[in-house]
Amino acid sequence: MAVTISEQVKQLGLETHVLEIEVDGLTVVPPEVHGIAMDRFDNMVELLLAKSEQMIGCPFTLDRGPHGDLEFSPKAAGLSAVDKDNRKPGQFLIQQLGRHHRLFRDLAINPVAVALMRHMIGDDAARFSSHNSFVKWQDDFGYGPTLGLHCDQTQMPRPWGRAALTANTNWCLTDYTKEGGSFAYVPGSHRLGRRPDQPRAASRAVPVECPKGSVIVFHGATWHGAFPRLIPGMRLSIANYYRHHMVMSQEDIRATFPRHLADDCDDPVLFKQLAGFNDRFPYAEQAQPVPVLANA
Ligand SMILES: O=C(O)CCC(=O)C(=O)O
Ligand SMILES: [Fe+2]
Repeated sequence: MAVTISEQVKQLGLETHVLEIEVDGLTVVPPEVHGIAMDRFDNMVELLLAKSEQMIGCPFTLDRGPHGDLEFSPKAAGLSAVDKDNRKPGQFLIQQLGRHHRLFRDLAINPVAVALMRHMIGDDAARFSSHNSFVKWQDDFGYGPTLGLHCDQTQMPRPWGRAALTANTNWCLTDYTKEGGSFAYVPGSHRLGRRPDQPRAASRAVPVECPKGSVIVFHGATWHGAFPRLIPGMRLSIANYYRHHMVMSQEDIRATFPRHLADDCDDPVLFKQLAGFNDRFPYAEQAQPVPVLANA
Protein backbone atom coordinates (compact mmCIF):
# COMPACT_ATOMS: atom_id res chain seq x y z
CA MET A 1 0.00 0.00 0.00
CA ALA A 2 1.28 3.49 -0.85
CA VAL A 3 2.55 5.67 2.00
CA THR A 4 1.32 9.27 2.06
CA ILE A 5 4.12 11.66 2.93
CA SER A 6 2.97 15.03 4.31
CA GLU A 7 4.50 18.38 3.36
CA GLN A 8 5.71 18.67 6.94
CA VAL A 9 7.53 15.35 6.74
CA LYS A 10 9.19 16.44 3.48
CA GLN A 11 10.17 19.87 4.80
CA LEU A 12 11.74 18.34 7.89
CA GLY A 13 13.50 15.64 5.85
CA LEU A 14 11.86 12.78 7.75
CA GLU A 15 11.12 10.46 4.82
CA THR A 16 13.48 7.67 5.94
CA HIS A 17 12.05 7.83 9.47
CA VAL A 18 8.53 7.51 8.07
CA LEU A 19 9.57 4.49 6.05
CA GLU A 20 11.16 2.87 9.10
CA ILE A 21 7.94 3.43 11.03
CA GLU A 22 5.97 1.81 8.20
CA VAL A 23 8.25 -1.24 8.04
CA ASP A 24 9.36 -1.72 11.66
CA GLY A 25 6.75 0.22 13.63
CA LEU A 26 9.57 2.27 15.20
CA THR A 27 12.33 4.71 14.34
CA VAL A 28 15.10 6.43 16.30
CA VAL A 29 15.57 10.14 15.52
CA PRO A 30 18.99 11.59 16.48
CA PRO A 31 19.54 15.10 17.90
CA GLU A 32 20.84 16.51 14.62
CA VAL A 33 17.43 15.77 13.06
CA HIS A 34 15.08 16.89 15.87
CA GLY A 35 17.27 19.90 16.64
CA ILE A 36 17.14 19.97 20.45
CA ALA A 37 20.49 20.97 21.95
CA MET A 38 22.20 18.66 24.44
CA ASP A 39 22.23 21.25 27.24
CA ARG A 40 18.42 21.10 27.27
CA PHE A 41 18.60 17.37 27.98
CA ASP A 42 21.13 18.09 30.76
CA ASN A 43 18.67 20.58 32.26
CA MET A 44 15.79 18.09 32.02
CA VAL A 45 17.91 15.46 33.78
CA GLU A 46 18.61 17.90 36.64
CA LEU A 47 14.90 18.75 36.92
CA LEU A 48 13.88 15.07 37.03
CA LEU A 49 16.53 14.12 39.61
CA ALA A 50 15.41 17.02 41.80
CA LYS A 51 11.75 16.09 41.34
CA SER A 52 12.53 12.45 42.23
CA GLU A 53 14.21 13.58 45.44
CA GLN A 54 11.27 15.84 46.27
CA MET A 55 8.72 13.06 45.65
CA ILE A 56 10.55 10.25 47.45
CA GLY A 57 12.71 11.96 50.02
CA CYS A 58 16.23 10.75 49.23
CA PRO A 59 18.80 12.04 46.73
CA PHE A 60 18.92 10.47 43.23
CA THR A 61 22.14 10.54 41.19
CA LEU A 62 22.77 9.19 37.70
CA ASP A 63 25.64 6.94 38.84
CA ARG A 64 23.90 5.49 41.92
CA GLY A 65 20.14 5.86 41.49
CA PRO A 66 18.20 6.41 44.73
CA HIS A 67 20.40 6.88 47.83
CA GLY A 68 17.92 4.93 49.94
CA ASP A 69 16.15 1.61 50.25
CA LEU A 70 12.76 1.92 48.51
CA GLU A 71 9.56 -0.09 48.55
CA PHE A 72 5.99 0.33 47.33
CA SER A 73 3.48 0.58 50.14
CA PRO A 74 1.06 -2.39 49.87
CA LYS A 75 -1.69 0.26 49.96
CA ALA A 76 -0.29 2.23 47.01
CA ALA A 77 -2.85 2.83 44.27
CA GLY A 78 -2.18 1.55 40.75
CA LEU A 79 0.39 -1.14 41.61
CA SER A 80 0.99 -3.45 38.65
CA ALA A 81 0.96 -7.24 39.03
CA VAL A 82 4.77 -7.20 38.90
CA ASP A 83 5.02 -4.57 41.64
CA LYS A 84 2.55 -6.47 43.82
CA ASP A 85 4.85 -9.48 43.64
CA ASN A 86 6.51 -8.22 46.81
CA ARG A 87 9.45 -6.84 44.90
CA LYS A 88 11.66 -3.85 45.47
CA PRO A 89 10.79 -1.16 42.95
CA GLY A 90 13.25 -0.63 40.12
CA GLN A 91 11.41 2.32 38.64
CA PHE A 92 8.63 4.83 39.08
CA LEU A 93 6.91 7.41 36.88
CA ILE A 94 6.86 11.18 37.28
CA GLN A 95 3.56 12.21 35.71
CA GLN A 96 2.06 15.44 34.37
CA LEU A 97 5.43 16.79 33.25
CA GLY A 98 3.79 19.56 31.21
CA ARG A 99 2.96 21.29 34.48
CA HIS A 100 6.46 21.10 35.92
CA HIS A 101 8.58 23.13 33.53
CA ARG A 102 8.51 24.85 30.17
CA LEU A 103 11.29 22.59 28.87
CA PHE A 104 8.85 19.66 29.06
CA ARG A 105 6.13 21.60 27.23
CA ASP A 106 8.56 22.54 24.49
CA LEU A 107 9.61 18.90 24.18
CA ALA A 108 5.97 17.84 23.69
CA ILE A 109 5.57 20.20 20.71
CA ASN A 110 8.91 19.47 19.05
CA PRO A 111 8.04 19.85 15.34
CA VAL A 112 9.79 16.60 14.32
CA ALA A 113 8.01 14.56 16.98
CA VAL A 114 4.66 16.15 16.10
CA ALA A 115 5.13 15.55 12.35
CA LEU A 116 5.79 11.85 12.98
CA MET A 117 2.80 11.59 15.35
CA ARG A 118 0.58 13.26 12.75
CA HIS A 119 1.91 10.90 10.10
CA MET A 120 0.78 7.89 12.14
CA ILE A 121 -2.40 9.21 13.76
CA GLY A 122 -3.66 11.72 11.16
CA ASP A 123 -2.83 15.36 10.48
CA ASP A 124 -5.66 17.05 12.35
CA ALA A 125 -6.38 14.13 14.64
CA ALA A 126 -3.32 13.91 16.91
CA ARG A 127 -3.65 15.10 20.53
CA PHE A 128 -1.64 14.79 23.74
CA SER A 129 -2.40 11.78 25.92
CA SER A 130 0.25 12.05 28.67
CA HIS A 131 3.72 13.34 29.52
CA ASN A 132 5.58 10.99 31.88
CA SER A 133 9.15 10.34 32.90
CA PHE A 134 10.27 6.73 33.44
CA VAL A 135 12.84 6.88 36.25
CA LYS A 136 14.76 3.57 36.43
CA TRP A 137 17.73 2.19 38.32
CA GLN A 138 19.53 -1.15 38.70
CA ASP A 139 17.06 -4.02 39.03
CA ASP A 140 17.89 -7.53 37.78
CA PHE A 141 14.22 -8.46 37.32
CA GLY A 142 12.85 -5.41 35.51
CA TYR A 143 9.57 -6.34 33.81
CA GLY A 144 10.43 -10.05 34.14
CA PRO A 145 10.81 -12.68 31.38
CA THR A 146 8.04 -11.15 29.25
CA LEU A 147 10.08 -7.89 29.12
CA GLY A 148 6.69 -6.29 29.79
CA LEU A 149 5.94 -6.40 26.06
CA HIS A 150 2.67 -4.66 25.24
CA CYS A 151 1.01 -2.44 22.66
CA ASP A 152 0.16 1.04 23.92
CA GLN A 153 -3.20 0.95 22.12
CA THR A 154 -3.99 -2.38 23.74
CA GLN A 155 -7.29 -1.21 25.29
CA MET A 156 -8.79 -0.41 21.89
CA PRO A 157 -11.13 -3.06 20.46
CA ARG A 158 -9.83 -5.00 17.47
CA PRO A 159 -9.52 -5.22 14.52
CA TRP A 160 -7.08 -2.33 14.40
CA GLY A 161 -6.60 -0.52 11.12
CA ARG A 162 -3.44 0.83 9.62
CA ALA A 163 -3.68 4.28 11.20
CA ALA A 164 -2.33 4.47 14.74
CA LEU A 165 -4.96 5.02 17.42
CA THR A 166 -2.15 6.13 19.72
CA ALA A 167 1.55 6.70 19.11
CA ASN A 168 4.49 7.40 21.36
CA THR A 169 7.83 9.15 21.69
CA ASN A 170 10.42 8.04 24.25
CA TRP A 171 13.10 10.72 24.69
CA CYS A 172 16.32 9.14 25.99
CA LEU A 173 17.79 11.29 28.76
CA THR A 174 20.60 8.81 29.36
CA ASP A 175 22.36 6.44 26.95
CA TYR A 176 20.27 3.39 26.08
CA THR A 177 22.14 0.04 26.13
CA LYS A 178 20.69 -3.44 26.51
CA GLU A 179 22.39 -4.12 29.86
CA GLY A 180 21.48 -0.59 30.95
CA GLY A 181 17.78 -1.43 30.57
CA SER A 182 17.07 -0.15 27.07
CA PHE A 183 13.74 -0.18 25.30
CA ALA A 184 12.85 -3.58 23.78
CA TYR A 185 10.59 -4.13 20.76
CA VAL A 186 9.59 -6.61 18.09
CA PRO A 187 10.26 -5.17 14.60
CA GLY A 188 7.22 -5.23 12.31
CA SER A 189 4.85 -6.28 15.11
CA HIS A 190 2.58 -3.27 14.51
CA ARG A 191 1.48 -4.90 11.25
CA LEU A 192 0.06 -7.91 13.12
CA GLY A 193 -2.67 -5.79 14.68
CA ARG A 194 -2.85 -7.76 17.92
CA ARG A 195 -1.30 -8.11 21.35
CA PRO A 196 1.99 -9.97 21.92
CA ASP A 197 1.86 -13.77 22.26
CA GLN A 198 4.32 -14.93 24.91
CA PRO A 199 6.86 -16.45 25.22
CA ARG A 200 7.45 -16.16 21.46
CA ALA A 201 7.19 -12.36 21.50
CA ALA A 202 9.94 -11.94 24.10
CA SER A 203 12.23 -14.29 22.16
CA ARG A 204 11.90 -12.01 19.11
CA ALA A 205 12.45 -8.72 20.99
CA VAL A 206 15.51 -6.63 20.14
CA PRO A 207 17.10 -3.80 22.15
CA VAL A 208 16.92 -0.21 20.91
CA GLU A 209 20.41 1.05 21.74
CA CYS A 210 21.00 4.75 21.16
CA PRO A 211 22.76 7.71 22.77
CA LYS A 212 21.29 10.29 25.14
CA GLY A 213 19.30 12.90 23.22
CA SER A 214 17.77 10.39 20.78
CA VAL A 215 14.01 10.00 20.53
CA ILE A 216 12.41 6.62 19.91
CA VAL A 217 9.19 7.05 17.94
CA PHE A 218 6.73 4.17 17.67
CA HIS A 219 3.24 3.12 16.58
CA GLY A 220 0.57 2.30 19.18
CA ALA A 221 0.37 -1.29 17.91
CA THR A 222 4.14 -1.97 18.18
CA TRP A 223 5.03 -4.63 20.76
CA HIS A 224 7.46 -3.06 23.21
CA GLY A 225 8.78 -3.13 26.76
CA ALA A 226 12.25 -2.88 28.29
CA PHE A 227 15.22 -5.03 29.24
CA PRO A 228 16.15 -5.09 32.95
CA ARG A 229 18.86 -2.68 34.03
CA LEU A 230 21.69 -4.96 35.11
CA ILE A 231 24.31 -2.29 35.83
CA PRO A 232 24.50 0.41 38.51
CA GLY A 233 23.10 3.87 37.84
CA MET A 234 20.00 5.26 36.23
CA ARG A 235 18.07 5.16 32.97
CA LEU A 236 15.91 8.24 32.48
CA SER A 237 13.37 8.85 29.73
CA ILE A 238 10.39 10.99 28.90
CA ALA A 239 7.41 9.31 27.25
CA ASN A 240 5.35 11.91 25.46
CA TYR A 241 2.34 9.91 24.38
CA TYR A 242 -0.23 11.01 21.76
CA ARG A 243 -3.69 9.79 20.74
CA HIS A 244 -6.33 10.13 18.07
CA HIS A 245 -8.80 12.77 19.25
CA MET A 246 -11.56 10.14 19.59
CA VAL A 247 -9.41 8.05 21.98
CA MET A 248 -9.51 8.85 25.69
CA SER A 249 -6.58 10.81 27.09
CA GLN A 250 -4.46 9.27 29.88
CA GLU A 251 -4.00 12.61 31.63
CA ASP A 252 -7.09 14.84 31.64
CA ILE A 253 -5.16 17.63 29.99
CA ARG A 254 -8.13 19.27 28.29
CA ALA A 255 -10.15 19.75 31.46
CA THR A 256 -7.42 20.40 34.01
CA PHE A 257 -4.26 21.76 32.36
CA PRO A 258 -3.54 25.34 33.56
CA ARG A 259 -4.22 27.57 30.54
CA HIS A 260 -1.51 30.13 31.40
CA LEU A 261 1.14 27.39 31.17
CA ALA A 262 0.01 26.55 27.63
CA ASP A 263 0.85 30.15 26.67
CA ASP A 264 4.35 29.74 28.10
CA CYS A 265 6.02 27.59 25.42
CA ASP A 266 7.62 27.84 21.97
CA ASP A 267 4.30 27.56 20.08
CA PRO A 268 1.16 28.18 22.17
CA VAL A 269 -1.16 27.69 19.17
CA LEU A 270 0.25 24.22 18.52
CA PHE A 271 0.28 23.33 22.23
CA LYS A 272 -3.39 24.26 22.63
CA GLN A 273 -4.37 22.36 19.49
CA LEU A 274 -2.60 19.21 20.72
CA ALA A 275 -4.08 19.71 24.20
CA GLY A 276 -7.53 19.65 22.55
CA PHE A 277 -8.67 22.77 24.41
CA ASN A 278 -11.07 23.70 21.59
CA ASP A 279 -12.23 20.21 20.63
CA ARG A 280 -15.94 19.70 19.95
CA PHE A 281 -16.08 16.58 22.13
CA PRO A 282 -16.78 15.96 24.92
CA TYR A 283 -19.15 18.93 25.26
CA ALA A 284 -20.33 20.13 28.66
CA GLU A 285 -23.36 22.12 27.52
CA GLN A 286 -25.76 22.32 24.53
CA ALA A 287 -23.38 22.49 21.60
CA GLN A 288 -25.67 22.32 18.53
CA PRO A 289 -27.60 25.44 17.49
CA VAL A 290 -31.25 25.55 18.55
CA PRO A 291 -33.77 26.94 16.04
CA VAL A 292 -35.62 30.09 17.04
CA LEU A 293 -39.22 30.98 16.22
CA ALA A 294 -39.12 32.80 12.88
CA ASN A 295 -41.73 35.41 13.75
CA ALA A 296 -40.82 36.04 17.35
O1 LIG B 1 10.83 2.29 28.89
C1 LIG B 1 10.00 1.54 29.34
O2 LIG B 1 10.14 0.92 30.40
C2 LIG B 1 8.72 1.29 28.61
C3 LIG B 1 8.14 2.54 27.99
C4 LIG B 1 6.73 2.34 27.52
O3 LIG B 1 6.16 1.29 27.58
C5 LIG B 1 6.02 3.47 26.94
O4 LIG B 1 6.52 4.59 26.92
O5 LIG B 1 4.87 3.24 26.47
FE1 LIG C 1 4.27 1.36 26.39
